[in-house]
Amino acid sequence: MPQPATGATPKELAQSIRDHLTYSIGKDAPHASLSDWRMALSLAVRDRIVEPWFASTRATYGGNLKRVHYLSMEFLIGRLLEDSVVNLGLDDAAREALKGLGVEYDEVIHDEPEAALGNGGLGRLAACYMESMATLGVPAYGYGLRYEHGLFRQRFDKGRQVETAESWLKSRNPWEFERPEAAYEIGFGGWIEGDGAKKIWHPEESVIAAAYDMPVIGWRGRWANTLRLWSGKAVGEFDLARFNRGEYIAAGAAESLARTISRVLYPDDSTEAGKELRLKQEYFFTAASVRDIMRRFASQGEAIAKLPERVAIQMNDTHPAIAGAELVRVLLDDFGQDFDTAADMAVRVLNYTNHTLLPEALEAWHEGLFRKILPRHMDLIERIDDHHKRRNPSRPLELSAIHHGQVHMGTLAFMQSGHVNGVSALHTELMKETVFHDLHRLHPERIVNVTNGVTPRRWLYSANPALSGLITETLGGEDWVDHLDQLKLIEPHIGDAGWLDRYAAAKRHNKIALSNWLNDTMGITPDPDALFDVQIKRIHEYKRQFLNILETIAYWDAIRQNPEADWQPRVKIFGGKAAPGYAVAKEIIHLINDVAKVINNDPLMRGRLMVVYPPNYNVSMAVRLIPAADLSEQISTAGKEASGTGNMKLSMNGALTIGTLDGANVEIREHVGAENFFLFGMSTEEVEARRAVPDHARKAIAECPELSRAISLIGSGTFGGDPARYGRLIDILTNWDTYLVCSDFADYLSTQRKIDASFGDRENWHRMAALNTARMGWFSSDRSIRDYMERVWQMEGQGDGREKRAG
Ligand code: 26Q
Repeated sequence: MPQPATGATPKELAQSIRDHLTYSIGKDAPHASLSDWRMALSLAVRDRIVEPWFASTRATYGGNLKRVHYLSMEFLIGRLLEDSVVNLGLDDAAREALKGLGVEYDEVIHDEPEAALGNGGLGRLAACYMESMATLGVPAYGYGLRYEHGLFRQRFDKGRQVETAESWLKSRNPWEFERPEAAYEIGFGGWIEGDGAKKIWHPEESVIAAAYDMPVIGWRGRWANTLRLWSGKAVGEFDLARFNRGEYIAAGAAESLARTISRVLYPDDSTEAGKELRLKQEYFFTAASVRDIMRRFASQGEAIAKLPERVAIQMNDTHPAIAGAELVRVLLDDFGQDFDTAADMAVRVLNYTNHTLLPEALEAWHEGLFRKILPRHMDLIERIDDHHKRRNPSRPLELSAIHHGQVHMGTLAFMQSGHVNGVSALHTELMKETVFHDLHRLHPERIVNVTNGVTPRRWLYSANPALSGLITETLGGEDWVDHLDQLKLIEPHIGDAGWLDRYAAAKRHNKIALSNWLNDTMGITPDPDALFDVQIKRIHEYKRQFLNILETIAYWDAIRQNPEADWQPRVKIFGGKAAPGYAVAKEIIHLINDVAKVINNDPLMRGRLMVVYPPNYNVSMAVRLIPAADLSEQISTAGKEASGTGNMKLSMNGALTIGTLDGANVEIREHVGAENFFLFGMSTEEVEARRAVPDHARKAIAECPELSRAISLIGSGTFGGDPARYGRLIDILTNWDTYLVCSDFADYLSTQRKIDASFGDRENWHRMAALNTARMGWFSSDRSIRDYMERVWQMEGQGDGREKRAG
C-alpha cells in the first residue's frame, strides 16, 4: 500500500497519483484508462482529507461540542473530485501533476459519474449545507440513503422524455468507506406483544442498515464532516434460523426487501404516491440514523438529560419525520425513560424544515398501511398526539396528527420539533397563515425563517473561474470565498469602465465555452452575442415553463410578421426533468422540443431566435449553464415556490432575473435593488383574488392577441404537425389554468420586451449584472448555516468549531 501522503506540491501529488495507480489500481501508466487516472487522483486527494477528518472528530468529542445531524432522503452532491480538489487548494497542483503524467485534468474531472442522489432543490440544498457546515467547522453528520440508482437519466425521443436507469456505483466509489461495524437491524411489520408500559415488537421481516461514510471537506481543508449513507443488506444468519424454523417466506421476503430498499431514489418531487416501499425507505434510513446518534451519545457516558445540549437533529422536510417516534421509542426501550419525559425531550432535540406548501406534496399515509408496516410506531404516534393534546389543552378539536384515517407527517413533525422553519421570508409567512395556521397559534415561537443559501465554493469560485479570478484580483485575495459579504467591495469598481469591460469579458468567455459545448454535444451553436435566457429546474406546472414557451412562440410569431425590424437576438435555454408519472409536465417538455425544432429550422430566425433544450439536466450541466446566463427565469406563480436556489446561483453569476414576487425572489430583489431586477406578474394576494374571477383564463386570452395567436398556433398543429397533440395542454390552459399562466402573460411579454431594450444598452446591462454579483453575498449557505446555529440549533455560544480543533 502507498504511504498516505499529504504533500501539496505538484511533484508530491504526482508521486501519490503514480503510487495509487500502481498499488491501489494495479495499473501501469501506459495502460491506464481515463477512469484509472481518475481513481488514482481521487485516492491521492482522499489521502489528504483523512487527517483533517480525524482531527475534526477529535475536536468534536474532545471539546464535547454539540453536533448537528442532518437527516435527508436526498443529497444531490454531484461530482465530488473537483469539489475536494478545490477545497483543499490543490487545483493548480493537480493540473500540473497530471500534465506531467500526460493526462488532461479537465478530462479526468469530467469522467466522474454524478452522485445524483436527489431530485432537485431540496437535495441540492442538503449538499450545499454539508459543504458550508464543513467550511464553518460545525460538527455535523449528514444521514441519508445510499441509493444504487440515483435520479434517472433523461433523453429525448422525438421530443418526448425517456427515462433510463442511472448507475453511479458501476465503477468503484473512491469517496466512500464501508463501516461494517456500524450496522443496525431494522424491522418491518409483525405484531406487538403486551400492553401497558412495556411493549415488545416482533417484526415480520428485517433488513440490516449498513453504513458507508463519505468525508465532506470544507474550504481550505480546515474541517471535515461525515456523510453517512445507509445501504440495505440481507440479515443472513438470522434468516437461516428462520428458514430452519420453517418460516421460508419470511426469510425470502427479507432478502428481497434488503435488495430493494436502497435500490432506487423515488423520482417524484411533489405528488405523494403513498407507496409502501417509500415508507419503508423512510423508516429504514431514519431508524438507523437515530440509533447511530444515540449509540454515539451513549458512548460518551453522559446522563441522558444532557442529550438536548449535545445533539440536534434536523429533519429535511417530513421524509424523516418518523425520527420523532423512533427517538421516543429508543428513549423508552433503551434509556428507561417514561413516556412524558421522552416526548418532552424529543422536542428539544428535533427540528423540521418545510419545503413546500403545495397540498398535493404534503406527506400523509393511510393509517392502515402505516400500522401494517410500523405497528409500534403507529401506537407511539397516537400517544405522541395525545401527549401534545394534554400539553396544549386549548388545542382545536380537529387538530391532530391522525385525521380522517391518515397520518399527517407535517403535523406530526411540527408537534415534535423545537423549531420549524420555512426556506424564505415569504414562504415562512405563508406557512403561518396557511398549512400551519392552528399550530402556529398554539406555538407562536416555533416557526422561524431561514432563507436558503448556496455554497459559493461550488457555484461561484469553481463554476466560474473567469469571474472569480477577476474578483480575487480586485479584492487582493481569496478571503471573499468564505466571507461572501465581501463581494460588496467590488461595487466601487463597477463605475470604472476598464473594470466593467473585464466583467463583461468574463461573461463572454463563459458564453463562448457554453456555445462550444452545445456544439460538441448537440451540434447547435448559439451566438455568444445573443441574450442567453435560461430556465433550469424541474418541470412543473407551477414553475410555468409553459409561460416561457408561450412567450417564445409569440416572439417567433412577431419576428415572422416583421423580420426586418430591429430584434434583439435571443437564445432560449431550457433544462430540467419531469417526474416519470407527471403526464402534463411531460407534455410541456414535448412542446418545448417541438417548438425548438420549428424555430431552429426556420431560416428567418437565423441570428434572431434559437431554442435549446439539452437533455439530462443535472448538477454538472448547471455548472456549465449558470456562468453563461444573461437572464434568469424565476417565473413561478406567486405563493408556490418555497424559495428557489437556482435563482441565487444565477444572480450571483451575473444573470439578471425576470421574476415574480415568489420565494426568495423577493429577498433577492431587495438585495440587488429593484432597478436591477425585472419584476412582473401578480402578487400572492392578487393571485388569490384572480382565481376567484370566473373564466379568468378566457378573459386574459381575449384581452391579449399575442397569447391568443400563440395558443391557436399550438392548436393548429404548427408544432409537431398533429393538431390534437397538445389538446390537453390547451384545455388545461383555457379551462383551468390553476397557475394563472394566461393572467400573467401580458405582463410577462411586455417585461421581456423591456429586457430586449435594456440588453441593447450593453454597458448598462453589464453594470446591472455586476451589481447583482456584488450584492448577492448574503445568499451564501454559510449565512444560512449561521442562521440555523442561532435560530434553530441554539449553538450560538459554540462559535466556530475550527478554532477549537486540536492539533
Ligand atoms: C415525497 C413523498 C414521496 C415521494 C417523493 C416525495 C418528495 C421528494 C422530494 C417530495 C418533495 C421533494 C422535493 C422538494 C423540493 O425540492 N422542494 C424545493 O426545495 C428547495 C430547497 O428548499 C426550494 O428552494 C424549492 O422552492 C422547493 O420547491
